[in-house]
Amino acid sequence: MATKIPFKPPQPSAGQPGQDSGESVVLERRTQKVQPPQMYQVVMLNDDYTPMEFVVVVIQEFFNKDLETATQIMLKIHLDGKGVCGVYSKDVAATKVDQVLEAAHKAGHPLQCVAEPVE
Ligand code: TYC
Repeated sequence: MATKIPFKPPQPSAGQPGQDSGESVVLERRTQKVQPPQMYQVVMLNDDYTPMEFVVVVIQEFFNKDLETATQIMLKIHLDGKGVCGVYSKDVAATKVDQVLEAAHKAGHPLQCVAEPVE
């Protein structure tokens, strides 16, 4: 035979119905402090050996620039020693660097580029 366990419903902790028990809920308003993700710029470096045409093609292909923009970026690198080809999330920037280095290596050029955090 099943045994019945007496059930006692939860009681208000103090006071009569309709009275303030003294307990309260505090809602805190917090300022959101979520930061946007750190972005990385892919910086290409000048050298004396990589042909200008190769650099222009690489910038067009991997950084989705048109011929005119790619040429301007290449000339800036040639004159200033370095230049930004694009700004991306960390993973995408690292992939771009790998793609450029692999293409340069395969073609036998010493072209270098790095990803660095944007200030
Ligand atoms: N300085 C190279 C030359 O005169 C051209 C060049 C431009 C190389 C940009 C690398 O990232 C570079 N052939």
